[in-house]
Amino acid sequence: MSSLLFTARFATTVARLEQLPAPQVPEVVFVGRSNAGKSSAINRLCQRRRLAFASKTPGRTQALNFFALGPEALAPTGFLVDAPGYGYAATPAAVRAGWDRLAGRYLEARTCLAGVVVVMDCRRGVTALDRQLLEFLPAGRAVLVLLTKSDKLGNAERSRTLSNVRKALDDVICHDDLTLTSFSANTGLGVEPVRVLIEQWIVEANRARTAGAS
Ligand SMILES: Nc1nc2c(ncn2[C@@H]2O[C@H](COP(=O)(O)OP(=O)(O)OP(=O)(O)O)[C@@H](O)[C@H]2O)c(=O)[nH]1
Ligand SMILES: [Mg+2]
Repeated sequence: MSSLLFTARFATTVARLEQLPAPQVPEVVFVGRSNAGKSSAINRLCQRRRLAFASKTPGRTQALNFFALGPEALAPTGFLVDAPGYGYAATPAAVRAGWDRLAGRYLEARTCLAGVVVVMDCRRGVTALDRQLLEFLPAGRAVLVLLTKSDKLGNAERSRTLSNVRKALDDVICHDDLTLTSFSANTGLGVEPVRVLIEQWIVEANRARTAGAS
């Protein structure tokens, strides 16, 4: 099957908010703990090996990396955004403050955000910082929680984890539009429905945008 995501190519790196491109087309951002698997998820979804830079060293991605979507000859119809991870234990306070200033403010204020993908390592579940992040997201945002690295669990453990996380999310967070799914960048588990959902977010946001403009 073809997907809009297969057209992804690197567009720009944003280290400070002032460098953000004008908010024109829909964006879908990937956030989550450092080392959770955000960059690997983007690569798998886009069927590219090294589009986003994945690494064993936590805290590798320190800026917002934008990947353009749509036919290459035309202006992009959307962007995927790889955000820096939070919660890396050895991160000095200054870097943490930098995360708030960049990724935090981006999440809070970006008007063209069509959806937020929250990536969690399935073996860790919902951490305190994940919870803070979900509570911080404005109500009404479309949210997709990926329980990634699910290849590390057996079938029974995977479904137990899924229902535990669902409960944990129900208890603390009230997002009307929240999808939760098991995922693996390594085996491709759960990848296709996630591609479809993200593409749908972008297509619908573009439809709303053009309807609003006419
Ligand atoms: N087994 C397994 N390993 C994975 C999976 N996804 C990512 N990893 C590994 O987890 C480590 C971190 O992956 P990244 O994609 O770099 O994580 P990240 O969230 O982008 O990390 P930061 O940019 O540092 O915040 C790498 O060693 C990956 O190979 C997965 O689905 N299964
Ligand atoms: Mg990364």
